[in-house]
Amino acid sequence: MTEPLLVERTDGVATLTLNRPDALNALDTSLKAALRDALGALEADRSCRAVVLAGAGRAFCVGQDLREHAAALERGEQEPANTIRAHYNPIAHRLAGLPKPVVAAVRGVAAGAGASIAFLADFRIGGPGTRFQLAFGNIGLAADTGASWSLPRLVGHAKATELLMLSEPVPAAEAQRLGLLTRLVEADDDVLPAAQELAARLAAGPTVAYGAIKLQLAVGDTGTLTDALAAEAQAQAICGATADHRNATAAFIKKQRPVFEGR
Ligand code: T3D
Repeated sequence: MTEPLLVERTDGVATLTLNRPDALNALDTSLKAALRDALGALEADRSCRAVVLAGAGRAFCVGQDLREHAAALERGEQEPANTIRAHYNPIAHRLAGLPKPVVAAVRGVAAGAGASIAFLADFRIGGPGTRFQLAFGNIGLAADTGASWSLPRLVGHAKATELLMLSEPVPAAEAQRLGLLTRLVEADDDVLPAAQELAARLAAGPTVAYGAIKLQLAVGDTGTLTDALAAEAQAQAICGATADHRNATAAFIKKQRPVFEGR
């Protein structure tokens, strides 16, 4: 049987590839469970220092598998509430909370929960064929997998309202202008290599500091200045005690390039 999620390791980078290309990587139960569990395993895996999220074939991910979903509705199952609690919410929590950088290689379309997943990455690399579509409204649903949280942070409240209510595709150039794409490369075939190159660079960096930056930005986004200063004090206490900090400071004094070991 073909695995719905491929996990490939190169040095400190784990690449998670959504692997249902014939269904544009639509999220069926097996893929959602595999992604949720893989993210859980990577959280505490210190040999993994950066993560790439990618889709097999021409799309990144078109969100919920609507064929599976329609069949569940037909059977009268309470599918939306169940899968959100069992799959989408843990995926969103684990992605946003991963204490290491996540780079999404958004080749082709990212729709519905597929877009939400990309928005929770720390960096999004796209190509000319990339487009985002907050497709939830087209099928009578509201946002999920954290898009109501991530999208206003990326593009502001007014634009988030427009993207969610009108559900129109956002092409690559517009996505870059809005800040949905961190970087737009020239060819779709360059998207994954560019994402992996960035992830490799991040994997060779100060992993503890990157995790702390993610945490303090989450506090800074919503908290007061007092909250942010408290989070910064805590982060610097943790980072200041790392070998990476000690060695990089010594390397600076000796005019050498620092080597970060992620600890
Ligand atoms: O309970 C819950 O599950 C709630 C959770 C919800 C989370 C969500 O993600 S809701 C949003 C679900 N996603 C969508 O509504 C997107 C639906 N797809 C589209 O709007 C379009 O397909 C795209 C804009 C994404 C891409 O358009 P295009 O023209 O590039 O491709 P296409 O021709 O529409 O689709 C190609 C094939 O993929 C086609 O199958 P076929 O005819 O070749 O056999 C199409 O049916 C299939 N496909 C596309 N999206 C999905 C899908 N199959 C299953 N599920 C999909 N989401």
